[in-house]
Amino acid sequence: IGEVDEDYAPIHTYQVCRVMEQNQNNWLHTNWILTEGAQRVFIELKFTLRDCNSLPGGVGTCKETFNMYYYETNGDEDEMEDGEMRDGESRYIKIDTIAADESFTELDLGDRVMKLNTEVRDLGPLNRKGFYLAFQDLGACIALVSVRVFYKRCPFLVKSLAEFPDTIPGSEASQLVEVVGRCVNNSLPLYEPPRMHCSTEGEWLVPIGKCVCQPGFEEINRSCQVCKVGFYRSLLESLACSKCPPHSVARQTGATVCSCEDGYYKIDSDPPNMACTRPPSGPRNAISNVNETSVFLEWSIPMETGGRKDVRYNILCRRVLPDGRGLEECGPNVRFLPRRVGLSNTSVMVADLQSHTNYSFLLEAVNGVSELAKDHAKQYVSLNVTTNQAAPSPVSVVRKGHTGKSSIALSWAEPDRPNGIILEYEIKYFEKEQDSSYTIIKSKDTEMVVEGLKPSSVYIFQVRARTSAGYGAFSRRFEFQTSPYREYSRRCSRASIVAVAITLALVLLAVVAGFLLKYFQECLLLFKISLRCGYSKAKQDPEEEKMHFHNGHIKFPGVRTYIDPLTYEDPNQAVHEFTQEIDVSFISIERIIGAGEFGEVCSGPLRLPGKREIQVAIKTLKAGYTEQQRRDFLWEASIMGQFNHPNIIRLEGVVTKSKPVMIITEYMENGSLDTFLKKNDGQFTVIQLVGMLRGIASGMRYLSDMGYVHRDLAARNILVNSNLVCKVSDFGLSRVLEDDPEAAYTTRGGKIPIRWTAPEAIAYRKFTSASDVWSYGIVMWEVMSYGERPYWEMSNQDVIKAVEESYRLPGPMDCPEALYHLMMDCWQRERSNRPKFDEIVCLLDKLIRNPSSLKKLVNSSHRVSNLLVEHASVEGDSRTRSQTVGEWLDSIKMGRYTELFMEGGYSSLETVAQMTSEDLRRVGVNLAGHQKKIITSIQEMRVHMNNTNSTVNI
Ligand code: ACK
Repeated sequence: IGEVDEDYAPIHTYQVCRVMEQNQNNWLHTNWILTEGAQRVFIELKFTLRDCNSLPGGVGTCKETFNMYYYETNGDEDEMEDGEMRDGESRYIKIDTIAADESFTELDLGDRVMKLNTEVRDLGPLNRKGFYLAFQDLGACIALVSVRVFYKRCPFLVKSLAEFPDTIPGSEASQLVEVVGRCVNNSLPLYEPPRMHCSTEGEWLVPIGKCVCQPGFEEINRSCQVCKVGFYRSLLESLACSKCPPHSVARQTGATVCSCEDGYYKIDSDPPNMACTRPPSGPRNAISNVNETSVFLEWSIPMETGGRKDVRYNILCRRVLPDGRGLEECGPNVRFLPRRVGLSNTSVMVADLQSHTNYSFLLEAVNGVSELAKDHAKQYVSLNVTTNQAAPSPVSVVRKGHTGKSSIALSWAEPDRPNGIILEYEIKYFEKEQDSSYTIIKSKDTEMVVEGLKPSSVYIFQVRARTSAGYGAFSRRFEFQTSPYREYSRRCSRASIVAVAITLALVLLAVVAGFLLKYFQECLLLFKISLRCGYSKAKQDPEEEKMHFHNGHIKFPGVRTYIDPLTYEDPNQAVHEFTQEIDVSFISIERIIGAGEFGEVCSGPLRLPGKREIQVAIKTLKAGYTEQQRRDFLWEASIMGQFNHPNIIRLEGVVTKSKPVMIITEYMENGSLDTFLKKNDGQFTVIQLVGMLRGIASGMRYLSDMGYVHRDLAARNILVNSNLVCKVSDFGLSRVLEDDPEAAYTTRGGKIPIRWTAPEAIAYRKFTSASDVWSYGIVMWEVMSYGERPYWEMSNQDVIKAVEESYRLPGPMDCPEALYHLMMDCWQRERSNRPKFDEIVCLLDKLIRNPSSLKKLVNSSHRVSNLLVEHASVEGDSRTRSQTVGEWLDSIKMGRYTELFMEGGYSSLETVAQMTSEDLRRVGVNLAGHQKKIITSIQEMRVHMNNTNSTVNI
């Protein structure tokens, strides 16, 4: 029906209004509606419906609802006739009975108010291509204004660089349809394919995953654009193209990595944004420190690390074969601590080298790209090192052979590293758990029978070897048991036992008496060296010696103590004892290297039979010498010959059987330390200088342990070899008095090198290891100032006076504060306050291990190079802080008066310094002895205060 709505606009409606008639069943159906794949469709109806109550006459059949049906089919059955339709009613499925929210009445019609109802129903799941809708009227008055059939869909979408197609939702109301997106051009799924979910309402929900631009591209405006030349993008995770890192290039667009410039490299593990790098240059400032058969190598990091942090060091160790036969790899027996290759620290300890052997070490720095840089010329640093004499390594196994009731046969193998010719073995044994009392026997063989043991007893055995370098360590303890008594011995007649016992006792008595007699004779002869009586006795018996020890009262042979050649009546005997005679034909003198007190000092090769050739220094005794001069000359050799330490000049031997008489020592390529430092002013790192000082201190520690006081320790008496190893030289008594040009006569007539000597040694010849420590402090000063003359041109008298008045040398330029503090400690007036050499070595080792402790330098702005400083003014020294009154009283053992002093108002040393005896009494010090003690100390304090009021300008 064509009509007009309330606004008079034309509309078409389907109407039915057969409310007056009974049994209405009127159908209206649509055309075939294609679903287009939709599984759920929505039907929106707009209609008006007449209020039955408003109909006149109360029509009984009037209805206010109608029904809606559908019928699914794959084909177009549009041609269905009405009759067919009716027949097919049963095929229709009811969707709902539709009622009106609002119905209209006569009145509304009159007012032209259109009470339009809108109802929406949904339908699904639909499985066929299309369907019909039908409306059934059972006697209502309806006008169907519109029927809108539609379905919802999720529209095409680009999200997170993924395209999601236009998608029809599922059939169930709450169903979500998962859709996998397609990555846009030049993009890739990140981790997992991107997904979205299409809801029945046509909305995209729950996005999962995403796409990102593939390497070489970057995201700009929801698409992937190629990286420009010079830029790269390597990772999916990074967003934009980045500029190539240093030393790399991208010559084309779309680069995923940048390639390294020539000579630069990258390893797989380097991150893409890391610059290309190259191998490092060689290590620098390599130094070596030889300790017997170990070498400590140390170096600085390369100048050029190649741009990497993974610099590692490799060591190539080669043994120099004798007679120029070339080099041989060190082999697996040499130990490298912590390892040989891949060292991350700039030092290594090489142990278990052969003694007295030349080695050549090549140090190489590598980094992560060294392997790739085959063309890159490797830069090595080479170090040539000669090992020293070393004691043999311990015997590793001791075996038991035939065992009797009072004897055990032992055998053992030579130590793994004999480090020389084994002269003899020492077998130490004692009954188990009785180790305070033990016996030592000697053997030249690697086997022996130990006799005189108790039957059925467990004994502990230890063996050690001796070479010319001394004793090695004892082997570990081996426990062996003697056999039990045999039956027949118990059955021996009482008479025979008594006879044997008496005979044995007599023999024993004779032996003991003889032994004691001889022992005392020697002791008397050598009374000055009473401690060594036992030692000398031991040397009597060349084959097997047996020595008994109880609670360590008799010293071990082999524990070395310096023996003053003065103790020998005949000095030639000391020379004979402590030095080796060399046949002059083994020596060639090639050059004169200097002048000594007794004649020229020369150098040349020494070729001992069966040994490799070595360079030696040859001190000669000039012709026309007196017997006294000869003795004095050889004196030094008999001292030097007793020492064996890497930092003490090594004596090779003497020539006394032909003329000229010579002393042969190892050759030190760089000569004496003072000249060497002056020649190389400013050339060394602090660590190198400390390394030299450490060597000297270590040599001095050895000397003081041996009981030897040097008396003339000074840089001029230190020699330096090609590896910068410093060795103490110039031994001998006469030299201190005569030879040293620095030595001056003191008031007592002795000649002393004043500038290097401790005050107590100058004042009353108290030469001790502590006075050597004072000299060591001066050597430290010489080293740190590259050979400057201590106290410059001050006269010896001024030096003595200034030192006496507590003035000391100032810190050398650029000297680490820690070293200056050590020097100042060495120059403590009170010799017991000076450090010991082992403390000095320990401190220097600590400083070397922790080079940052050397960074703080002596405050150079306050430093005046020729101005002495007050000893008490070293910054940071705890000893230098001013004393309190209490501490002062404690120091003179008068601490009990502290409280009285405080109560009397004497709380500072300044006020105390003004006190008189009267004041003391007033304070409460009544004992005359105590008054005297305190007054004396106050007087000293006043003198000190006057002395330390200013510095001395020289
Ligand atoms: O400073 P120099 O070169 O080192 O000059 C003196 C000179 O001889 C007189 O003593 C040098 N000299 C002494 N002993 C040795 C040695 N073992 N090796 C090298 N040079 C030495 C010293």
